[in-house]
Amino acid sequence: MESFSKVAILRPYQSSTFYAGSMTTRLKALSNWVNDIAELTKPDQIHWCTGTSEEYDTFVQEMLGGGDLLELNQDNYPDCYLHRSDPKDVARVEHLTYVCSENEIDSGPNNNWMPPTKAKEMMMGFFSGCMQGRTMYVIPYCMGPMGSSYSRYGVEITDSTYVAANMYLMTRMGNEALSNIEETGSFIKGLHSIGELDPDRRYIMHFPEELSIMSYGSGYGGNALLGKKCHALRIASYQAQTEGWLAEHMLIVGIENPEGEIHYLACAFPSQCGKTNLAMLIPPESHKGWKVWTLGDDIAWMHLDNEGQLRAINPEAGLFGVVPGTNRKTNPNAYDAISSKTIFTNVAVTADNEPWWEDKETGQPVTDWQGRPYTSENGDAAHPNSRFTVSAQNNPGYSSLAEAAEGVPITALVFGGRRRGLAPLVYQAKDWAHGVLVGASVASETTAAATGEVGIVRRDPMAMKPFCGYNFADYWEHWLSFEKRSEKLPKIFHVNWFRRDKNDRFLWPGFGENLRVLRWIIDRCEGRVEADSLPIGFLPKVESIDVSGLDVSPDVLAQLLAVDTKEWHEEMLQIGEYLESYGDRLPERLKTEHQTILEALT
Ligand code: OXD
Ligand code: MN
Repeated sequence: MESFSKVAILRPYQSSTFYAGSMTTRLKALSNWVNDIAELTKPDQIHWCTGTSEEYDTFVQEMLGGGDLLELNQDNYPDCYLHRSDPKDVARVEHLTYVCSENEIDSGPNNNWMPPTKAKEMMMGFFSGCMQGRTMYVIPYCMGPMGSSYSRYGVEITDSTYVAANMYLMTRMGNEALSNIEETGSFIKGLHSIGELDPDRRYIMHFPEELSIMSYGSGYGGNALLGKKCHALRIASYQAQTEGWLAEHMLIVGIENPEGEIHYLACAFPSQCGKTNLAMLIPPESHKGWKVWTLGDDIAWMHLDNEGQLRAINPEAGLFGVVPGTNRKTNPNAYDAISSKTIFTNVAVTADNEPWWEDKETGQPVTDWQGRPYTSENGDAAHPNSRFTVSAQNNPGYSSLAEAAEGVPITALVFGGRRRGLAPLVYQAKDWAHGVLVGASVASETTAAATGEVGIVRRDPMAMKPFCGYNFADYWEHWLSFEKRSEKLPKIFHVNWFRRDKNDRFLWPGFGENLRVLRWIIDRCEGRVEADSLPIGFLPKVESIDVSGLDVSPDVLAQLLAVDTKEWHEEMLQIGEYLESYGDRLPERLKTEHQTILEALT
């Protein structure tokens, strides 16, 4: 983590004149905004976050004192703490998340919309006086390596110490970010209050044209750590469209072969499809000499450089990962990373006061995520969407290039979804425009990361359905526009780790073994391997996926790679219907791509 020299400035709130006179920043636009918000929300005091580790410690002490954090076993889990959220505040709330563009059509059928004036009026009503008796934290933060021209800045105002502490772990926050904000004069305004944690007074509002966010009534990461989904995806995707880059729901991973050649891939999967596991993959025993480097596990910002090479940075500095399922086998690096300096949210606890979650594979829960005595009839001990927050530096596989201002060159873009059938283990799009269609057609079975029914197949284009801050039709047009801007664009692929057999058993072992599929992807990009050309794309020849040492017979591999033309024809009809729901704005080019494939499948 960057080191910050200045100390925290704690200023008691007295009156508006106090704010007008007290310069906590030389940037007028920022001090005016902070003063206006203090006037509106009436906090007891204001704390400008400096980003020092001492400051983080004071946040922790404060929360321990107030019961917002509980200390876990410090011998085995040093600096690890547990936060139990309100039981009704455990996930993102897509039905309460709005993109308030001036014109409804600009937010698109993919978003909830409210006129900005109406949304602001309602939110101002909620925020009025809501910080009385609380501290208002002003958090200047940088998304991306400090000082990189690809990075962007924001300031979050919040009344939650938990949010301030999480922002310390998840972003580069504090004095250095503030200096750069003062230098550039531009920042995203994010206003947050946990309010009363009342689901009926909970909204996450985005104003893309004004580059601002208002979030009220939830303390959950995706709703409250505004640097993440709200800024780095919804607002940034809009900014990216106007500025000619891409803000995507993608992990970034570096694959190093035994010869020392590294390829970087950016991969988009809907929530809880194993993004964190793929980003932190450990090569299996069979792959001696291979190394995998994590750059990011959730978000990628990608720009074309002067040579037309797509380069990616991870705007985040920490991991906010799903805990259940994490163990020494599935994700050893994450398992290690979360054994110190971690905030756990909504996990269970053992008799030794250690954190516990489903599939941890050691220990037994005695207290569930709500603090109740645990018995097996209670169902889940840890909440299925329980989370860890940890600095990315804790990950033993963290790439030093994650801090590089120029980012990393991307060889391949990979889309994926959770599909029981239909989608083969891997296939390659024929060209960029086809790849955009492949991305736009991503569908996945729903999970617990968002409230709502679990296990339903829903369309989740580019895994951005909950995160695109403008009309998807315009977003696809923006993606398509890259074709003319570079001849060196990455190749585009689709993977499905989740295909099952007739008995509902997974056909592919997944986890570390996914490296075998990534190898095929890289070989394709390097022109080292032939493929079969089918209407849906290029498919591996069965002998091209190395399954040596795996319990995957040629017959199983054939099932994994099978493409059922009838099923795909049906799928293409459904994709067509979905795309048509975007009406006139749907790019002609996407329609043509779709039509060509549909006809080839007939
Ligand atoms: C996340 C999500 O939390 O995608 O990353 O829901
Ligand atoms: Mn995500």
